[in-house]
Parts: sequence; structure tokens; C-alpha cells
Amino acid sequence: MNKNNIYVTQPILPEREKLNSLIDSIYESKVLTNMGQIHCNLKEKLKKYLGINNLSLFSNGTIALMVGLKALDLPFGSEVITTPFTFAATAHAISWCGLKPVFCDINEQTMTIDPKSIISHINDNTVAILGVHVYGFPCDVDEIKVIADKYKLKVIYDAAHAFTTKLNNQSICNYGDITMLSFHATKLFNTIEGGALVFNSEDIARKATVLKNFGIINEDTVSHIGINGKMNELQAAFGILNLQNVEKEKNKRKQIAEIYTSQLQYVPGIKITFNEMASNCSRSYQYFPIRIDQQKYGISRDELYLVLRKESIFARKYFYPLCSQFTHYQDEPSSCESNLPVANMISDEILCLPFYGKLANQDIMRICKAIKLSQENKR
Ligand code: T4K
Repeated sequence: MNKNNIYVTQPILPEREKLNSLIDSIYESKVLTNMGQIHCNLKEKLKKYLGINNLSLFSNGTIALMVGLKALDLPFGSEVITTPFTFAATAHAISWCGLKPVFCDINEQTMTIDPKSIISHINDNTVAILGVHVYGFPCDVDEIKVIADKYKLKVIYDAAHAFTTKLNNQSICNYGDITMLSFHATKLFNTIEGGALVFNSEDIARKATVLKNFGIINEDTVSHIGINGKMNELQAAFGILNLQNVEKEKNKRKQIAEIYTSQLQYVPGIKITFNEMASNCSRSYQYFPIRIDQQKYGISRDELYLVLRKESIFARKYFYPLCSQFTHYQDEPSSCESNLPVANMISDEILCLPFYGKLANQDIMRICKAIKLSQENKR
């Protein structure tokens, strides 16, 4: 990586001395994985941090999501309604579990799954709804609950971007049957790779915890077709230490978000998506997505992306292409453009700007200047 390049994110890292001391304890115990002491400590700390009762740690968010779906015992081949405006992992986890993702459209303000569109895709094969709290915008959890109760559907949330999101002063993980968190290096809170499931039922929590350990109950009994989804001790050590720095990182990102907003909110054709967030939600500070209205801005999102790259600024088009445009899904009836007008529009307009605590003020100003100049040059 070139030192002068500005990437979309940069991970927080534990202090070396503190990490060394945890590594010493791993060397001493010789326990490297299989739910050791550091793993158990992290689990308890996360439960406290999130204010929840049932949580299981995983080696990454994708495996967590797959195990979550498996734990719900959904019939093979049945349909799960989801959003196409997400990372590949969401739709792929559904497919890997032998289920069928059915894409519905999203709400223009929150960019999350649209309840009206969910209803229009429900049929006799529908068994679950998988919503994504994209960029930390909460899905319409109340409306989704009403729909799920009415049609007897399970609800799973992908909260990969929503570790610190709160709705009505409660963690967003309190909604749905299961919520998945990602602790990948690119996330606000990271364990290098890693993830978790949060459950509203102890029974499902117990089952998912067995599933992530090959389905092993004890030395004599293997009760399920499980997989290896365990978080190891080194990942957990990163987690214990990074958790101490999450609030600090979040506050720095808050300041950066304020600078971006003040610099860019009056640039014609630039929409700061977070200006649309409802007042009962608190932000996750995971990404800083803007939308580019080509008519008003003068150039397209793709052109701005290239202008920034020339300046060594590596913004990212999360999420373009849509999952519905991937080779494997593109021929599904629910993938056609007319079914997903809002998702297609936003996927062509979205750009996630570099966003991390160590982003220097002069770099933020450089990014804002490049965005303003591209617009002015088109006048
Ligand atoms: N659901 C949703 C909605 C998700 O967004 C994701 C993951 C998942 C599920 C699955 O969770 P996990 O199984 O990953 O736990 C990245 C991440 O790999 C992925 O975790 C994330 N979403 C997705 C949105 O972004 P890439 O291919 O864009 O990452 P990459 O390697 O290009 O990294 C972006 C930039 O971050 C780099 O240009 C530099 C910086 N970086 C990255 C890494 C990995 C670092 O500075 N250090 C690093 O170690 O996918």
C-alpha cells in the first residue's frame, strides 16, 4: 500500500504493549482456540457493551450469518426475502444454506429493505426476511415485525455495519430472531476477522453455538451437521483491546462526519445520506456514504470516483453492483430492474468516502476540495 494513498478505511489497532501481554497469556495457557478464556471474556464484555443476553462469537460475519440461518431450521429450497443493496456475503449466505434469496426494493431515505416491497414478494415458499442495517441505518424493524408475525416468518438482521447503532436508546441487536455482527478489519470494531450472532431466544443461541463447533455436544454426542465457525484466542485478544478504543474512534469519526457535512452539504448534486436519519436512531459511524445526482452535480458517480482515484483517494462504490446483478442471481425474476427501481438508482449514485479516526484534517479538506472542484469545473 502506498503511504500517500487515502483508502476508504483504516482499522483501529490495539496498543502493542497490551497486546504483547495478552499474547504472553496465550503462550502460557497454550490455549489458542476452542472457546478459551479470552474468547469467553470478550463474549461477556460484548454482552455488556451491547446490553444483550445471548451472544455467540464467530470466526467471521459470513459464517455467523450462515450458522444463524441454519439454526432457524428453514426448509431446503425455501425463500428468504432480502435486499440487493448489500455486500455479497448477505445473499451468498442464504444460497450456501440451500435457500433462495428473493430481492425486494429498498426505501430511498434509509436504503434498507422496504416493507411494502417485502409484502409484495411473500408467497407460500417464503420463510424468512433478512434485512440489512446498511451503513448503520436501522431497517423499519417495527413494520417488519408486524409483517413477520402476520405471515409467520423468521427475521434475521445483518448488522455488519451497525455495531454501535441504537434505536430508541437500545442496541439495534435487540430486534428480530437473530442479528449478525461483523468484526472484520474494515469495521469500526474489529477482531481482525470475526463476527457474532445475537439471539432473542436462548434455545436458538444454544443451537447456533453447537453448530459453530461441528455440531458437537460432548465427546460422545454429535447432534447436528455443524461447521467450524469458532473465533480464536488471538482474534479475541484483538477484540478485548479494540473494544476499549471503540468510543474514542467513534468520537473521532463523529468530528470527521461533521467536517464532511459542513464542507459538502451545499455542493449542488451532493446528498449527505445521514441528513435523512430519524432522530430516534444513533449512528454507527461505520461509513460516510454520499449520493451524487449527475444532473445537478454535472458528472456521474463513476466519473467522480475516477477523479478521486487520480488524486490517490480510494473512495468505494459500496454497494455497486447490486447482488441482483451478480452472475448467479441476475436471471432470477426478482432481480429485474423494474422490480428494484430505488436500489438500482441508489447503487448508481452512491460513493463511500474515506472515513476513519486517523484521517488527517488536511486529507479531509483535500477530499472535499477535489469533490467541489469537479463540480465547479463542470459549470
Ligand atoms: N454483510 C455486510 C452488509 C457486509 O458489509 C459484510 C462485509 C458482511 C456481511 C460479511 O462480514 P465478514 O464476513 O467480512 O465479517 C470489505 C470487507 O472485506 C467486508 O468485511 C465488508 N463487508 C465489505 C463492505 O468491505 P472489500 O473487498 O471492499 O475490502 P478491501 O480489502 O478492499 O478493504 C477496503 C479498504 O480497507 C482497503 O482499500 C484498505 C483498508 N484495509 C483493508 C483491510 C482488509 C486496511 O487498511 N487494512 C485491512 O486489513 O471488502
